[in-house]
Amino acid sequence: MVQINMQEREISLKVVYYGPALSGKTTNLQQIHSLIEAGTRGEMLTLDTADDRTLYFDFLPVHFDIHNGFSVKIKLFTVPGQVMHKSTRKVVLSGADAVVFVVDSQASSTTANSYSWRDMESNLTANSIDADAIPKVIQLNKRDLPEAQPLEEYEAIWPGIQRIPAVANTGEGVIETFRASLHGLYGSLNDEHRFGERFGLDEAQFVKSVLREFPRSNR
Ligand SMILES: Nc1nc2c(ncn2[C@@H]2O[C@H](COP(=O)(O)OP(=O)(O)O)[C@@H](O)[C@H]2O)c(=O)[nH]1
Ligand SMILES: [Mg+2]
Repeated sequence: MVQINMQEREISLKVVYYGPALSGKTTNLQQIHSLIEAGTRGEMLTLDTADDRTLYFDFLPVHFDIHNGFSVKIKLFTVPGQVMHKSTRKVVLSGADAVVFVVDSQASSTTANSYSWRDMESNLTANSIDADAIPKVIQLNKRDLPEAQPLEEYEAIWPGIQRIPAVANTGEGVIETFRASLHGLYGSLNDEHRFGERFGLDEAQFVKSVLREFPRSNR
């Protein structure tokens, strides 16, 4: 839920990384955490079990000074991918302003990917979020693995939705994905809150001022 606090001069946004178990959602947040300036990021909260699986969610707050003394706080969340955690995923999705769907590109994960996509749509709807309208980015992760499906296959599955290839554990594609999500966020901020007019920032300036905080990413 976009929150604009004029007194604190802070805009608060929520982005949820969704997808099947072990697709690389936690890895994305860990990479963002490692690439960002220490003063910009908050503490990353991870609730993983011993077998590397997210138990509830991961949480990483990032905080950017943008313009005219205004700052943007983006709360990044992941969901637990296992089928049994559906109710937890619903709670984590509530109030989301954008979603990043992390696909495991391996052929053996095709069913899990599409199950998770439908689960995301139904959980968005259950939260009264318009599943068609919310900004969505698809990250095609694990491109390094031999079993990775050809990129073209995904056009038929998710036509018209931006898809970004990635190898999240090396950082490849992680910032690109985050950047694409920022573009989507700007679009809805502008539509719903006349962001450009109120804050005097166009889309390119908004994205640039946030990504300034990633000097270590060389991107
Ligand atoms: N080979 C490969 N492994 C990855 C990639 N991204 C993540 N992983 C590994 O996949 C496993 C699951 O990742 P994790 O981020 O915990 O998945 P989550 O369940 O979606 O949070 C971990 O061992 C990661 O190191 C990738 O692009 N390629
Ligand atoms: Mg996880």
